[in-house]
Amino acid sequence: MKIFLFDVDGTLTPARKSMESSHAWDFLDWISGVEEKRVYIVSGSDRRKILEQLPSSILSRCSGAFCCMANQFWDNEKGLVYSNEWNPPKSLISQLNDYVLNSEYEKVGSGNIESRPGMINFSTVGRAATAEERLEYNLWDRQSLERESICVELKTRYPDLDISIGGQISIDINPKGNNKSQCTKWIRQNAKDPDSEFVFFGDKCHKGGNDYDIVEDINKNRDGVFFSVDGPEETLSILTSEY
Ligand code: M1P
Repeated sequence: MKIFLFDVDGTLTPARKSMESSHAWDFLDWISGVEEKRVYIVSGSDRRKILEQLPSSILSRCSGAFCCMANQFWDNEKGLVYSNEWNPPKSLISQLNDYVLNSEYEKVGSGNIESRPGMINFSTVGRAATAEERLEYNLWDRQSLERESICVELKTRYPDLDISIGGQISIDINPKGNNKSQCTKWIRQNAKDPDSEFVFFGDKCHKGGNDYDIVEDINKNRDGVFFSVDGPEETLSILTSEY
C-alpha cells in the first residue's frame, strides 16, 4: 500500500490561499480512486489554517493532518493524538525582534512572531501581510536573501534548534528533530506495514527548506519516494499521471 503525504502551501494550494476549485475536483477524483492508499496532510501551518485552505470533502477523506511541522497530529477518527509544547528562549525572541527593527525591507508589518504548538514562525514582513505584500516581499527576499542570512546566523547561535525557510515570507523554528520528519517517524511506529511505501509531495525539499527533513528521513529509511514540486499544478499533474 502507498501512504501519500502532502505539504499544503505551495504544494496543494497557492501560499496561504484556498485550494483552487479545479484542483480540488481533480484531487477528490484521485483520492476517491480505486487504488488502496492512505493520505495525510503535513504542514508547517496550524490546524486552523489547514481547515481554511482545504475543503472538508478532501480533509474527511484523509487519515489525518500533521500540523505545525508535525508538532501536532490530528487523526480523523480519534481527534488530537499528540501536541508538543515548547517555550522558546527569551534571547531568541529578542533577537527576532531586533531583526524586525533592523530589517532593510521598507514595508515591515505586524504579526512577526507567531507562536504555534512546538514551534514559532517568524517573518519581518509579518503575518498580517496581504497576498500582494507577500509577493513583493518574496521577490525582494530572493534578491536580498534576508531569510537565508537570518537562518545562517540563528543556526550558529542556536545549534539545538531547527531553523528552516517556511513558505513565501517566513522562517519556521523548532527544537532540533521536532520537524516534519516527526510525521514519517510517527506513522512508521504506529500505522505502517513494513512493505508499505511513503509518497511525499513538497515545495521546500531542498536543504534549508522546511520539507527537507521529511525527505531525508524517507531516503535514510529507504521506504518511499518524494516529489519536489513547483506548485499545485505540478502536484496534480504528477498525481493524475503517475498514481
Ligand atoms: O506550509 C508552508 C509554510 O506556510 C507558511 O509559510 P509562509 O507564511 O512563509 O508562506 C507558514 O505557515 C509556514 O509556517 C509554513 O511552514
